[in-house]
Amino acid sequence: SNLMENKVIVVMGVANDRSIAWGVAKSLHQQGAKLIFTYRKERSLEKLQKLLEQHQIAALQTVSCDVLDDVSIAEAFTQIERSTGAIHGVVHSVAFAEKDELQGEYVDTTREGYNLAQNASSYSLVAVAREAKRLMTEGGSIVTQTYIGAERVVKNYNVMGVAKAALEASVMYLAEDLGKYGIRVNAVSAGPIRTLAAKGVSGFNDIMTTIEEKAPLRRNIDQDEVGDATMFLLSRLSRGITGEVLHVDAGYHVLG
Ligand code: 0WD
Repeated sequence: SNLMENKVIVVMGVANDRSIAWGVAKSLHQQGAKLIFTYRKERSLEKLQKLLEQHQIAALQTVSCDVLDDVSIAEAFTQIERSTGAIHGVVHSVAFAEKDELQGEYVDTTREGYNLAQNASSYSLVAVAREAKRLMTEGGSIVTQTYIGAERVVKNYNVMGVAKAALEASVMYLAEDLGKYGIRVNAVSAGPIRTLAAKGVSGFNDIMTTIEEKAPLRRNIDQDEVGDATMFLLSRLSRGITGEVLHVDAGYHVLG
């Protein structure tokens, strides 16, 4: 239970107790990591502070960061650098698309909707990796969250599927760039989980039912399982792994 001892990890994307990032935070805490959280909305900060209290987790820092804004990202990591210094990991667990774009046909995606989804969900990893790299002076590990809609057509996932495809390609290119500094970059591809973000995807319940019927494990997965897999990718247990997409989806991805 001390796999992450003396490791400082920045967790981005806790909106509430259902967030995947919160599952990750719990796994990291169990293994002794020191945690820094970034949040976008004031409401998320309040929820985060309550969660930390309830679970008796003392965060090193909570820092505001809007991943649509380069200045906000740079300032967040500068604040972290000033108060904490070196970091060893980043959990990128943020994505955004307009609700209108997550229903109907992909062919109707607007230019604005496309750009927003790419910007918030894919480019954000590049911008974050660049800032995090400055603070990863002892090497590090960056883990993002993706979805099978990147690899094949998932009804209604539309523009987010294309953003996740770009995200997964970014994981490969970032892995190559940052490997020489001892920084690894990987993704977890989680099965569907009921969260705030998932509410935006129309027909989400049907997707969950399909997994229960068809996935090799005949069940859905939860935030804790994604948390443990993400923690593994942040820990030295995965030291030989970079540029990888690890499916935590009850095996659903093996089906044609
Ligand atoms: O089924 C699911 N829920 C799956 C989610 C399956 C597979 C992957 N994922 C991915 C999502 O696409 C996302 O990348 O996991 C990641 C986390 O999603 P989640 O845990 O399902 O969603 P949620 O709990 O809503 O957290 C998303 C966070 C929210 O935090 P805030 O503090 O803003 O309420 O991402 C945040 C979102 O608002 N976010 C941003 N954070 C900073 N800057 C931004 C932004 N511009 N946009 C969205």
